Amino acid sequence: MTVIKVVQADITTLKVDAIVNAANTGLRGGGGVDGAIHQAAGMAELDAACAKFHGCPTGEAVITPGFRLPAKYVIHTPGPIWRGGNHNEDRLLANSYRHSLALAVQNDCRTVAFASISTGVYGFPLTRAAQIAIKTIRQFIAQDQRLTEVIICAFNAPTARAYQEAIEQN
Ligand code: AR6
Repeated sequence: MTVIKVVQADITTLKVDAIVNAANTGLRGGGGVDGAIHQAAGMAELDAACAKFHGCPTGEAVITPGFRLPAKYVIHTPGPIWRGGNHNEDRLLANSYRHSLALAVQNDCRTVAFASISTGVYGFPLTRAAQIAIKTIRQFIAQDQRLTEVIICAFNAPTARAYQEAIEQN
C-alpha cells in the first residue's frame, strides 16, 4: 500500500528517492523551490544536467540526478501558470503529478516528495491545486502499487493544511 502524507519542511533536506521540483519550461532554474533545489544540489551540475533536455513542456516531467542533495533524483515538472482557470490549468496540473509519478516508478523510486506545484509565483489557487494533486496521486497509486510513500512537502502552514484537508476529503 502507498501512504500519502504531508510534511512541512524544506524539500532540499528530504532523504527520499526523488523530490519533484516546480520548474519552468526552459528548465533554467529560477526562484522559489526551483532556486533552492538548484542551489542545494550544486548549481553547475544541476544546470548542466537540465540543459541536456532543451526544455520541457508544461505538464510533462524530466529526471536528473540529485547530485549533492540527500535525494537520489530530482524530477522537474513545469506546472501551469494560472490564467483564470479556463486555459486547461486543471488538466495540466494533473498531468504534472501523473507524469512525475510515472517517471519515479520507471526509475525504481519507492519514496517521492512533491513541492506544491504551481501554487507559488505561478498563482494556481492553493485549495484547488491541493484537490487536484491528491486526486491525481490517489488515481495513480490505485493503478500502480510500486511506490511506498508519496509525500507532499509544504513550505508553510497554510499549504500543509490545504493538502491535509484534501487528503481527508478525497
Ligand atoms: N521547499 C519546499 N517548498 C518550497 C521551497 C522549499 N525550499 N521554497 C519554496 N517552496 P514556486 P511555481 C514552495 O513559486 O508556482 C520558479 O522560479 C512555495 O512556498 O517555487 O510552480 C520556477 O523556475 C510554494 O508553495 O513554484 C518557475 O519559473 C511552492 O514551493 C516558477 O517559479 C511552489 O512555489 C514556478 O512557479
